[in-house]
Amino acid sequence: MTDLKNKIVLITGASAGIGAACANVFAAQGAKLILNARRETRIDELSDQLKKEFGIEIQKLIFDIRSLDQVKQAFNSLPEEWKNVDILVNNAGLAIGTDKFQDADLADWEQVLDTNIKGLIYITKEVLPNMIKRESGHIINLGSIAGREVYIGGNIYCATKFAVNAISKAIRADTLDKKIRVSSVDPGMVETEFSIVRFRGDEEKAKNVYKGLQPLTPEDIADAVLFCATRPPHVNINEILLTPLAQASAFYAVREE
Ligand code: 8X3
Repeated sequence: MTDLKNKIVLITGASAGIGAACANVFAAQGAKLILNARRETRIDELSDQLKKEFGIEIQKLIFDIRSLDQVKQAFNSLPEEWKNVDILVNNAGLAIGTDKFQDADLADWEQVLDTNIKGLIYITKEVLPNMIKRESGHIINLGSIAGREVYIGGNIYCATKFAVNAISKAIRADTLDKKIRVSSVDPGMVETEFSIVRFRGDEEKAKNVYKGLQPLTPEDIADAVLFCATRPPHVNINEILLTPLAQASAFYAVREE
């Protein structure tokens, strides 16, 4: 088992959902956390809770991952020793809308592309050089079942998650001789703010996505992320695809009346 005590773990999009659940499980292992999000109040609250509960050290990094300047500036503002990130959890990501390709709004797509692909690349490019220097480190990307199957209305969101899948494989190949671990954790239906954001705040529509079935929870995903992170150093978990028991693929789910 890889011991996570005092390991430095940077989590993007840590203010809620899967990111916050990951923060909790790593904190419970005694890791030191760097928590990123745009929403400062949420990060303040989470950070206070984790410090109180687990007595760990935390750095808060408030920045918008879509901005290369902000990413660079925030990472550089870290105290030197905190720049040696042991585990990067690339969690920040979103979907907006389920419109068909011909109807969807370009501005929405730009936001999804900028967050899910460019943001992930920006922060990884900051963190990776120190991992390579130390020949040690683990990048855990949050992919999706949408990165394996394209469903109607998924279009560019699916494309970004296919890209995350390719990026995970690319980093794994390119850093093969540098002892860097790269894992992709790819969930199916998880109930978080994801669907509320996707349906632009329409909570009714968001609820309907999970109607009649028991979706995964953010804690289920954090558990899979922790599994990747705690394998012995010679083991790399390449991919985990997890769905609710009631979901077989992006196309098949069974719902109770
Ligand atoms: C989110 C899962 O099924 O909405 O990544 O594409 S799904």
